Amino acid sequence: MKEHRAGFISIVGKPNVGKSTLMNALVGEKLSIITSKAQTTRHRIMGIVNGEMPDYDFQLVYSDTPGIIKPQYELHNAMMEFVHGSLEDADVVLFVTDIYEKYDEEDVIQKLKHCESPIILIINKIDLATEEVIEEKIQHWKTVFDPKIILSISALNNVGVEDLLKQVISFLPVHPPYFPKDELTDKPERFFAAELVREKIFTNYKKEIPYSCEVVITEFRESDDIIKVSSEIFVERATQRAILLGHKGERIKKVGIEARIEMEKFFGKKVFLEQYIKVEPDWRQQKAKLDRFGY
Ligand SMILES: Nc1nc2c(ncn2[C@@H]2O[C@H](COP(=O)(O)OP(=O)(O)O)[C@@H](O)[C@H]2O)c(=O)[nH]1
Ligand SMILES: [Mg+2]
Repeated sequence: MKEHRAGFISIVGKPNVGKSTLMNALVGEKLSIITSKAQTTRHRIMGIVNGEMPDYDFQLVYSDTPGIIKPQYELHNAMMEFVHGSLEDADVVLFVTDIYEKYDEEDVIQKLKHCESPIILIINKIDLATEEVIEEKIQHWKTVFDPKIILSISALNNVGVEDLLKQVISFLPVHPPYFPKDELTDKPERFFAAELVREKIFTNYKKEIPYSCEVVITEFRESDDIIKVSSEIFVERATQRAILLGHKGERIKKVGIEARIEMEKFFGKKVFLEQYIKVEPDWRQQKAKLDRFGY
């Protein structure tokens, strides 16, 4: 019998360094939403990859996680719990940094101090840097952190991702698969439907709105030729509801169209999307409401 190896690979780092982009590159699917804004990812999202080597079969279970921040809201505490959980399970940790690093990774380093798994430090976005800047970052990380391996990559352009994959596989312990071989993720389809609506809210509105929104899918009904999706968008105040709607509902309509197109790509089927906006005062601060939203 051929040997099987499997492991959990945790992708952690500060907001906006490219963790979700890297996860999608490694998995080869758009599982995690990506925007130019910090704190887009709010959950631990698993992406599963199965493969074969000459001597063994393997399963990689990646976890994309929220960027590490100092919590300001109850929501942030819940987000940091997802990071801690993924570090506890990790067989390998991918500590993602980018070439804009301002040397203020102390929060992340503190969290990784107690981590006993091998850590691969990744310097991302090298497409935006010169050789000198990259070399400087490598030297910096050798002095302050001394990780097992340092790799420089461009997750966006798929540069260095193949090398990273080889390194990750080399650390896998012998273990049976954790998930059935045809599963791509641990999250249900409605989770991704909600994330795609959230992504379009992030890209269509300025500062405060995206952070004040949560999306809940109340119906996800698939038939032969179409999926019917009903979504509720929760905001914290009535004024935000008005901004979200826009003049004659034009702005939310645009969000709906863009989200539907993304869903059709993701699910490979026609989608009918309904959206309702509701006000849920201070949901980011209240444990009971966060519970209801799955945090
Ligand atoms: N130029 C460049 N941009 C990148 C790269 N990787 C990610 N980005 C961009 O950085 C921003 C944040 O990416 P995201 O994956 O959401 O970061 P996260 O917050 O760490 O999950 C997005 O605008 C990405 O397109 C890269 O290798 N090169
Ligand atoms: Mg992310």
